[in-house]
Amino acid sequence: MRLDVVSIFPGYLAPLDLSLIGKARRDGLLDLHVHDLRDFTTDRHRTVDDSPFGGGAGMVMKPEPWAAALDHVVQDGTTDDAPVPHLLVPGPGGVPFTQAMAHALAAEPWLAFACGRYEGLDERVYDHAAERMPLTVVSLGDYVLNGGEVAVLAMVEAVGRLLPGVVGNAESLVEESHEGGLLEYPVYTRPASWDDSGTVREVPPVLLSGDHAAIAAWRHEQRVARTAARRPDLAAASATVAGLDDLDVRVAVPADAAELLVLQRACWMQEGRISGSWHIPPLEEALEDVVRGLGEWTTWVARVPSTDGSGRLVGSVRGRVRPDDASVWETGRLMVAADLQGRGLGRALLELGEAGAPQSVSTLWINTGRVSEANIRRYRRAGYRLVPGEGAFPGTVDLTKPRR
Ligand code: JD8
Repeated sequence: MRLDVVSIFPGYLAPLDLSLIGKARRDGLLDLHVHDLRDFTTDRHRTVDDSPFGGGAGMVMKPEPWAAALDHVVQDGTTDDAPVPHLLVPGPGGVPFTQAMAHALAAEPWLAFACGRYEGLDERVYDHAAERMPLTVVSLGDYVLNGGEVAVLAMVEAVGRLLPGVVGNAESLVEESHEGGLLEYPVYTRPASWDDSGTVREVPPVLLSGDHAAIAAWRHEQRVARTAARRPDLAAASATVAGLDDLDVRVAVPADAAELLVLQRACWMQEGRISGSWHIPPLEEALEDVVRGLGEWTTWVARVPSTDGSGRLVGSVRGRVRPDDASVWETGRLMVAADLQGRGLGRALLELGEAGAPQSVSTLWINTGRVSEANIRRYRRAGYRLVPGEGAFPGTVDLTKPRR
C-alpha cells in the first residue's frame, strides 16, 4: 500500500519511522511519502495561510499550495492499477473514523492524507480534490485538535496494522476491541501472585487452568461485561446484530451514498485481489455514480439501530427489473461490513433484495466474479444455478433461479 501525507509539520509524522509501522516500511509492506506543504508555495516567505474572507479569528490555509501539493502527489504516485489515491482529510466535522473504516481503507492500494492547520483549508481545495480523486473528510473523535497530523498518525497506524504481514501474529487482530463490536478482555502475565507493596494480587485462576474452553468462555464474559459497563452503545449494537430484524433497514437516500461507497470499496477489494484486477465497477465508481445508482435501482441499507438513524451502515443490497426484460429481477451490490460477515446477514439481505421483485418477474438473476468461489457457493446454496459462458461483465458469471 502507498501512503502520502502532506503537512506543514512533516516532522510530526516521524513516529511512523518507529515500531511496527517503521518495520513495515523497511520491509516494503508500506510505502509512505511525507511532503512539506511549504515546498509547494511560490513566494519567498513560503506562505500557506491568509486571513479569512468575511472576517473572524485565526487564519485559513491558501488553496494554491494545496492544489499544487495534491497534484504533485497524484503525478508522483499514479500507476495503472491505482491511478489516483483515496484522499482523506481529517477535520472535526468529518465522518467518524472507526475500525470498520480502517478495514475498508486497508483494502485500498493508495491513500493520501491532507493535514490541515489554523482554521482549516480554503473550501475550494475540497472541490479541486474531489474533481480528481475520491475524497473523504474524516474525524478522529468529538474533540478539537490543532491540526490533522495527530489524526493521520492514528489512522496510518490503525490501517497499517491490518495489512498482511505487519502484525506478526494476525490471530491477535481478531479478538481486539471494536472487532466484532466488543471491547477486549483483561490480560495478565507473570508473576501469577504479585506482592504489590504488601497487597497480594492474584491472576484469575481460570487463566492458570489450561482449560482453553473455560478460558475462552471467561474471556468472552469479560468482554461482554466490560462493554456493557464502558460502552453501552456498543453493547446494544453487538448484542442485537444477529439478523436483519435487529437492524434499521430502509431504502437508501443520497445521504447514504458516502458510506455506501466506503463499504462497497471494502467489499469489492477482496474481489479485486482475487480477480487480479481493480477495474471493476464497485471499485471505480465515484460518489456521483453511487448517487445515480440510487435512482436506477431500489437500494436497501441496513444500519445499526440508533435514535437518529445515523447508526453504522453495515449492509446493503439493491434490485431492479431488468431494463430490457421485465420478466427478470436483477439483484446486486450485496455487501456486509467485514466485522459482521459470517452471521447470516448476507443471506438475509439477499432474500430482502429478491423479495422486492414485482409479480411480473419469473427469473431472479445475480452476477459475481468468475473466481469468486465463496460467492458462487453462497448463491448456489440460495438456489441459483450458473449460466454457462461469460457473465454480464468481463471476468464474471451470471447465476439465475426461477422466481417461486
Ligand atoms: C484537522 C485544523 C484545527 C479545527 C478551529 C481548532 C480530526 N477529531 C478532530 N478534532 N480536530 C480535528 C482537526 C482539527 C483541525 C484540522 C483536524 C485542521 N484544525 C481547527 C476547526 C476549529 N481549529 C480532528 N480529524
